[in-house]
Parts: sequence; C-alpha cells; structure tokens
Amino acid sequence: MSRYLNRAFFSVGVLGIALGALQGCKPNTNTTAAATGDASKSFVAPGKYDEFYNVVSGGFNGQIGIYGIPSGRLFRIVPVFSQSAESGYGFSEETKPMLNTSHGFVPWDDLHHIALSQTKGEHDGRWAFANGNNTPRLARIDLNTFRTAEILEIPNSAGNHASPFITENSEYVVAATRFSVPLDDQNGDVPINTYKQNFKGSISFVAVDPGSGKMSIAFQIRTPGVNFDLSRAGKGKSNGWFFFSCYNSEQANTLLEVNASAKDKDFVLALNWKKAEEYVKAGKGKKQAVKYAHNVYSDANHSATSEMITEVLELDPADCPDMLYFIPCPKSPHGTDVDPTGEYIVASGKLAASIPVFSFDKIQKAIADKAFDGDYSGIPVIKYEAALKGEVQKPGLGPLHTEFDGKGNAYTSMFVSSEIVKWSLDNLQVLDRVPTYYSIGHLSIPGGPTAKPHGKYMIAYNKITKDRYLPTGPELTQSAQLYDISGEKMKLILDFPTTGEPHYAEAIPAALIKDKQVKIFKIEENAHPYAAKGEGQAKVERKGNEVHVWMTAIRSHLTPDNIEGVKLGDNVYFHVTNLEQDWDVPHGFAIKGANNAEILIMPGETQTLQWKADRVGIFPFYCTDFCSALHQEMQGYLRVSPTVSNTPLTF
Ligand code: K7E
Ligand code: RUQ
Ligand code: CUA
Repeated sequence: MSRYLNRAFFSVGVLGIALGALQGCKPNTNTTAAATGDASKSFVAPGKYDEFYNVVSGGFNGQIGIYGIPSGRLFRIVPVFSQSAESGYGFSEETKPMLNTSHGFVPWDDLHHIALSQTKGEHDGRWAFANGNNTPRLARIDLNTFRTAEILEIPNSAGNHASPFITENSEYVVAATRFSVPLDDQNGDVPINTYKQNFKGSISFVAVDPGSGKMSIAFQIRTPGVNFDLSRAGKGKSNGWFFFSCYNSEQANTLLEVNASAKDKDFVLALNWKKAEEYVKAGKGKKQAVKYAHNVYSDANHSATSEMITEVLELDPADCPDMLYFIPCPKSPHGTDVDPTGEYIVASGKLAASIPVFSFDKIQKAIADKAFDGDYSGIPVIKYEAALKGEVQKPGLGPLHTEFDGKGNAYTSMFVSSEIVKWSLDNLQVLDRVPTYYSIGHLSIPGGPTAKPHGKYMIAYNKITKDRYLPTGPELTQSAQLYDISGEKMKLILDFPTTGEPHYAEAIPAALIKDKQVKIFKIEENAHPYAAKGEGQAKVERKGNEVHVWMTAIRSHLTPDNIEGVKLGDNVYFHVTNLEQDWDVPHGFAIKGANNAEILIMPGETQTLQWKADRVGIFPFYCTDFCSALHQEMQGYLRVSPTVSNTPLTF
C-alpha cells in the first residue's frame, strides 16, 4: 500500500480527530528502552544456520529477497519480474521469454505478496508464488533452486493485487484485480465516466498441477466493478471458501480518496469455490477470447518458452447462484485474514475505528436462514450482525493486516499509529501493543497463514525508517523489525534493512528445504541445443550475420579464447556451458560493450549472451565470478573486422 496513505487520512479527515501530529510518522520517538531491543535473541553465531528461511517480497524492485530468521541476514535476491544484471536473468537469451507478456517484453513489476505451497494446511517446501501487481502476472519460484520457474499473465485484470493467496492443498492460487476495467474482448475505448456500466472486476482461479506445480487458469469469475484488495483461502472447516476484501463499492472512477470512502461500509466477498468448480463441471462457463502469456523455464533445457493463450473460461454470477456473498465491512477494508482453525475471518478497515471479526459458522447459518440485507449488483449481502462474531474495540489507528500464532492470539498491524496490537481471538480483548519504527504495512509470523503457525517470531515490514539507520541521502533503506512473541509481551529483538519495498513475506522452517537444494546440474542431462559438453565440442559458426559461439568454461580458461572473423554489425551469441560439476563454482561471462549485462552460469548449465559487434577492433571477454586463484587469467579476445574484410572465422 502507499506510504502516502496517512496523508489521505488527513485530507479526508475521516477519523475526525487531530492526526496532524502523526504526519511525520513518528508517534513514538522517545528512543529509549522501547525503541531498542534485546538483540542477543536474534544472534546467530558465525558458522551457524538460521532457523527459518524468510521469503520477502521486494515491492517495486520486482524481486524476492531471501533472509535468515532470526538473524535478518540476506542470502539471495531472486529476480522474478525484473531483469537482474547480477545473474543475467531477463538478459540471457534463455530467460528473456520469462518476461514476455501480451504487451511484449515487460522487464519490471511491482511484487507485493508471497504464498508458499501447502499440503493439508501446512508448508510443504515446494514452491513460492508471487504476484505482479502492475502488468497482471503470477510467478512460481522453485524452492529447490530459488529460481523463477514460471510466469503466467492474467487477462481481464489491471493490477493483480489480491494475489497469490493459496488453498490449503495448493489446488489454486487466486488472482483478483485491483482495478476494474472493461473486459479484454470488448472495445475498451469507452468514456471513463461510464465506469458503472462498462467496468468489471475479475477473480481468476489458477490451478496448480500437484506434480509439476505448473499453473493454468481454470476459470475466472466476473464480478461487479469493485476494487479487490486482499484475500485469504478458508482452511479446515472453511476450506472450499475464499474471502476477499473489496473497497470502492461506490464504484467511483475519480478522486477515490474521497469518493471511494463515501459509504460507511465496503465489503468482504465470501466465495464458495467448490460451488464454482461444480458450475464449471456442469458447463456453466463461457469461453471468452483473450490473449495472455504463459512462460515456463525448463531445468533440462536450461531455457524458457513463452506461449500466448487465447481463451479463458468465464463464470457469470448471474448464472451461478449460491456462489458469492457480500458481507458489509467498515470503511475501506485492506487485509482479510483467516485464523488457523478457519473459523474467524478478520477484516481490517483502514479508516475504521474497530476490527470486525466474522465467524464462518455464523456466515453459513446466515446463508441458510437467508439473513440478507438486499443485494449488491445481484449478489446477496449478508447482514453485518448475522456474520459478525464481534469487533475488537479501540485497537489503534489504520489496521491493515493480521497474523496468528496458533495459540489463540491475533496480531494486527496499525499503519497510522505505527504499532502492532496483539489481541485474543476468544474474547477480542487487546492484550498487548508494541511500537514499530515506523508506519508498518504487513507483518508476518512464520507459518502465520497456515493451519499450524510456528509462533516464536514476528516480523514487521515498515514503510518509513527515519532515524533508524545511518542516512543515505534522500532515500533511506527499507526496514524490517523482528519481535520475540514467545512470551505474553511482544519484544523487539532486531532491526534489519531490506531491499525494494517489502509488502508480505512468509517464513518457512529451514529443515523443510535446506537439504533439498539443487547443488549442480548434471552435465550429461544438459539438453540445451547449444551445449558444448566438453572442450572438444567448442566451436564457432556463422549463420548470415549471426555468429554462434559454443563456449566452455572450466577452472581456469574459456574455450575458445581467441575468436577472429566477426564482422561489424554481426550479432554474436555466446553459448557458455559451465563444465564444472562441483557445488558453488559458477563462472560468469561478459564482453566489452556489454549490451546485455553479463551471465552467470551454474555448474552443468548453458546460458547465452547476445552481443552486437558495434565497431571494428579487439574486444576482451572474461569470467566475471572469482572462481580460482587463476580467475584473473580466465579471459580471451574477439576481433571485429570491417564488413568487407576477408578475415576468415577462426577460433
Ligand atoms: Cu498492505 Cu500491497 Cu499487501 Cu503492501 S499491501 S502493506
Ligand atoms: S580481483 S578478489 Cu578484481 Cu582483486 Cu577480485
Ligand atoms: Cu571462472 Cu572466474
């Protein structure tokens, strides 16, 4: 969410109280005991491992950061929707197709949420899913390689924010659009003020293949033109349902900060997806012509393919009764979270003074009794009181997101009052509160969204970091804070910087994935068409004005290392195979005038760097990753001659 949200609070004045003092986002600046913490609880001695891997969204850097908990140490940046000059992802010929979309090559996105795969409501350590909020996309990251394995574009969407929330057996990840828009197969050239007639919302159910993890859009549900914000799947007793927060039930198309906050209540949408599956089986779906990209990376071929898909199956709620229900929810709900038992649905109205907690049992009863308050665009609206367990009173200002410790407690982040509030799911009483520095967005407890949270730690992802770190010009580092939640009181134990702007994160016990990591790719299994599986296979060939180099890398030389006969204007493709079969021995490759960054090649892998011969002369190339005492010797030369020259191609 926007770091400027609190400004909206002031201009709208919805809370009707003097919040001006908070404008600097420093409600708790007496940096004494409360602001510092007992760092010894986060200490991981040199040479020791962390207890958890933390998979952290990178926001507008389009990447994911992998950190250790409790140390807060950064292990890896996984590029997902962004090109990475460090690894060559999105620059190499093999990975470029990953960033294909119906709009062409889109090498950036805004990544907000993480969902780790689950079996029976618990983490199974196979995949992480992440959303692209800008050009609507979903990604799957393989937790054995920590690489992006798949990217699926979402049609009929424009801002994939309510995504990628996952069902308890990873049957589906959802993707609901934040912006309602005219449908893709209609002429979108309509006046914006015809929003109410022409703009629609959509929720995609993306099926996950239980074996390979491959994603496909099973069906889409067309909805009224609200804005979907966040979501969670039901679990346990509520498995089979999804809950979405929606704002802008006013269906405003301008000045949303005022016009989308006009009504006292927006909605939580309760969606019965088992019912939706039945409707699909019964043939209620209609095929709609659309266009979206599906990109898959193959570890055997060491390359990605991109396919354009032209159809989606659409369910219209008008043909599908008993599938969708709206539940009124105080002003502009943001997070919607489901407790570990699946009974409680917690919705956080950013502009509301209390937190409503809905009961799944009561929702079921309300549906059976038809305890409705009319409808919204033909969808029944359940009476607020009929669905409500109760409200958490005076929790703080600007509730956003809630996580659970599995011991009957909930923890809600408060953006405006910069704090985390712990409360009891049983009696809805506030039990404790701690300041965050400052303006917290998401919070995360390892296993917090599963049926079996691990408790112990809680991490706050803050939007503003003034005065917590050495300053670095106008832009300050992003900041996370780690709390010990093993006792009754929450205790701050660490500040750690993060990259990008983290939104959600999910941590998983190290034991679930640490011993399953891929260490090398077997050279004999390398099915890349340009692999040179030994130095004897190294060669250079010309195809028109393309020059293909089958190159090998092994400590400490590149083969071939002298190439002549390249002509001005040629496109040179360096297909570099790393012949090493030892863990942690990548080689890198770059050439002067690198127009496509560099590539980093893992043992047994082949990656291709395209390079344009833009002038006559000698061009050095070399290994970019320090690989042995003779790393600096791992180099070569390429000669570029004029177009008319007779220099033969030699290597
Ligand atoms: Cu609250 Cu995009 Cu999940 Cu950020 S959203 S905070
Ligand atoms: S070399 S160890 Cu450029 Cu001194 Cu790096
Ligand atoms: Cu290979 Cu440095």
